[in-house]
Amino acid sequence: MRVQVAIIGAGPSGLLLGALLHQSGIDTIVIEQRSPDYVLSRIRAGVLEQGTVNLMDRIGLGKRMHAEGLVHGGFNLGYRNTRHRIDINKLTGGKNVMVYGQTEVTHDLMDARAAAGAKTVYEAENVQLHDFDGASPRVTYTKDGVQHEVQCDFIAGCDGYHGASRAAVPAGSIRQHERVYPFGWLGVLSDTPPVAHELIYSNHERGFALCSMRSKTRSRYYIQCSLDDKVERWSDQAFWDELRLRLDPEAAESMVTGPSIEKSIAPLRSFVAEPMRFGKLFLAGDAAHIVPPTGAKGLNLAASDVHYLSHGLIEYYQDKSPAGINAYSDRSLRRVWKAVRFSWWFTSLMHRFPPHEHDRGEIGQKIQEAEIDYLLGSTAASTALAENYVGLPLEV
Ligand code: FAS
Ligand code: PHB
Repeated sequence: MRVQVAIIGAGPSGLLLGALLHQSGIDTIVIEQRSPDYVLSRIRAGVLEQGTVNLMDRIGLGKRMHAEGLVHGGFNLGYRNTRHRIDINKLTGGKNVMVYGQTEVTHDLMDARAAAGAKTVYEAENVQLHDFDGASPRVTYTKDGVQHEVQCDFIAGCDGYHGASRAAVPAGSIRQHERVYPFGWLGVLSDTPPVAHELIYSNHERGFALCSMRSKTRSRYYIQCSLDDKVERWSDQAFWDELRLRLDPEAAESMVTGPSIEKSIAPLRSFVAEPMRFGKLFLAGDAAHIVPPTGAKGLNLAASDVHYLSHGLIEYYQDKSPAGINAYSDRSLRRVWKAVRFSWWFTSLMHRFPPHEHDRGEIGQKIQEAEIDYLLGSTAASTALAENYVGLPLEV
């Protein structure tokens, strides 16, 4: 088989890229190692920047998102048992975020790709990349015991942090930067009404907590946990009791609890691979970078990578110009590093660090408290928070 672009991974990056290229008549195949149900079972992001909303609109997938998504003009910081609202709409001159789960985004993208009759292979095994630094890039995989080969002009590695794409790049050709945080997030999804109509990020002496949502009847909650914590140690009741202890009295009092329909622990790391292009292979999304979910940037960075990569590939095929694909890595990394900085800053501001943690110690905790005090009293500091939270402007 031959296509113009072979896309590895059917997460948001791969499916969004496939939709944008298909819309411009570029022939693609998406090759995914898991089943559609498995991909959809992973509970991940919840907040979309305007740029991500715009991409969904551009490919004609805005209908359900606008009907079911929740537009938020602010969020709350919980600190010293008090809730402080960050009015992102006012501070950014009218910008908002959209609360619409990654699961729904992925579902819409999967349905659209199937309806368009575009090629997608699920449960592909032993996916391998070949000759992407030469003249004849190709991808091989096994499906139902049969070996397949896809010849292509380009390969888009959209297969996440543990995927085959970045791993296929020779060690000498790639630089990798990483910071692992000394805690994780224990997340619970429940069919209970959210505790507040906007998100609450809580800095508490017992640890960070986040009250988010998927709809007006489905909530998503997180509490900071230790790196060696295990989901099995947390009954639903233990989770609800701990979460309440980390929230302001009004939230703790009004919280509606119920059985968890998903419960998992996610590690937190900052990671960036440079560059994001290797000959005919482009990395996009989590395959190239990971941010701690505190700033709600992971999914949105995947969308901005895809915005730049699709723009470059469409320009290559339609205008016969390599300018866009040649600029892709630098253009994406400029935005990636700003999001990495913001996610690191917000994570450092809102979590409790072990006293021995690198430069933290007791003075680190005092500096964190001083920064929150300053932030909550400064329009300039709150504006900086707000404009990073809604998403920095996309070039092009
Ligand atoms: P993904 O990892 O979503 O998709 C990659 C796809 O490639 C997967 O379907 C995988 O099965 C497939 N794949 C992997 N290896 C393959 C191979 N060898 N061959 C073929 N296919 C292969 N972001 C937020 O903004 N907010 C959050 O709250 C948040 N929570 C998260 C919680 C967890 C546990 C994780 C892991 C991430 C979270 N993220 C969050 C970030 C997340 O939303 C990612 O940014 C987003 O999924 C990125 O999308 P993709 O780049 O498509 O990668
Ligand atoms: C979520 O709803 O899963 C979510 C929302 C905001 C974040 C992180 C996660 O910053």
